[in-house]
Amino acid sequence: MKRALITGITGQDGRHMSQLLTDKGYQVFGLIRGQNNPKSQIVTQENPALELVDGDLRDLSSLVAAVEQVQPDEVYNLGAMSFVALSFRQPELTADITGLGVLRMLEAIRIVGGAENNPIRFYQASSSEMFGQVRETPQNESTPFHPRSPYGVAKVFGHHMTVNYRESYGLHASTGICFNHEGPRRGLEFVTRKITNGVARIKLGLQDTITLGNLDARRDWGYAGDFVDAMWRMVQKDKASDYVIATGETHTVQEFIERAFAAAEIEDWERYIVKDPRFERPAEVDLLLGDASKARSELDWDAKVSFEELVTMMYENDLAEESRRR
Ligand code: GDR
Repeated sequence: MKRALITGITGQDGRHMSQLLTDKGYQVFGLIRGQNNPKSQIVTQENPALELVDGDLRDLSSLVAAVEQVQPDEVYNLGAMSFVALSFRQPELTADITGLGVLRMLEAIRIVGGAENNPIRFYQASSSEMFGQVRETPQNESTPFHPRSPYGVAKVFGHHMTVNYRESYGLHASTGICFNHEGPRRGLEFVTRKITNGVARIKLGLQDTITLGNLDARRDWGYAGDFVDAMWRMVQKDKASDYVIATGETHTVQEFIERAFAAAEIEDWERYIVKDPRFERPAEVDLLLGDASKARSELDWDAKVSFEELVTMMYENDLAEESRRR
């Protein structure tokens, strides 16, 4: 039975990955931070086979202890301070968790090692935010980075550090340069879930408006369930590498709004949207569009869920959840 350690186990991707690996017959361990973390219960209820291990990406010794205890075949580093807007307000914390956290995990793996004939494999969640003010469109594995937020800068550090450990120590370390990926487990602070939850609440008469920032930004939005499958596939390859994971379609925030209101069969979406500069960022990433040709040819991977299906799935989930709560 293969053993996997996942950081960021309480986040969207951690929860998807925990399920995917359990379904594949792995013994799955999730790194959990803090004393009596309120999210522990949610993740163990969702996946009763999951085992939690104490640790914090800010504390190297806790990571060494976790890797020693779990003796993993594979480590998936999905933990981060992942909300771009917050990274402008807490840049140092973001650098510590999202940037240095990667280095600490790599060090823990290097120090503990793993069996000689079965070295630990590592996956780093790199991000399309690293492209920032894009140098070309679409973006692929060789597009230069130009991050536009403290979060993006921290991800660039983690990305280069992962490549560096691969080249310096021969670590089987891969990165997925993941474009936005969403779904019903997305946090309410991210624009997609904020919209689908808001539309569901408007439909049920629980809310009158949705307050948003920049509606012109374009993103390549995929489904998180598809993306964790790509992560797993790259870790199974004989040779570690870097892969762009994206759908190859880009849509504006406004198009996302229109689609969500259409799913709810509500007309005149403009009536329900309030613009507030508080939700705008000091620097914006205007256009993201990924070229996942390498993942398609080397990993036999493709995004299965379309943009329309994704928005509808998220809206319907929010409608059901909000109806239950009512
Ligand atoms: P992003 O996701 O920054 O792309 O990072 P987010 O959903 O926060 O923003 C997407 C775009 O929507 C615009 N926007 C708003 N965003 C939020 N959150 N709230 C609003 O009210 C709002 N109004 C407009 C933003 O300006 C932005 O242009 C996500 C995260 O998951 C990262 O961790 C990950 O690395 C990248 O995707 C790929």
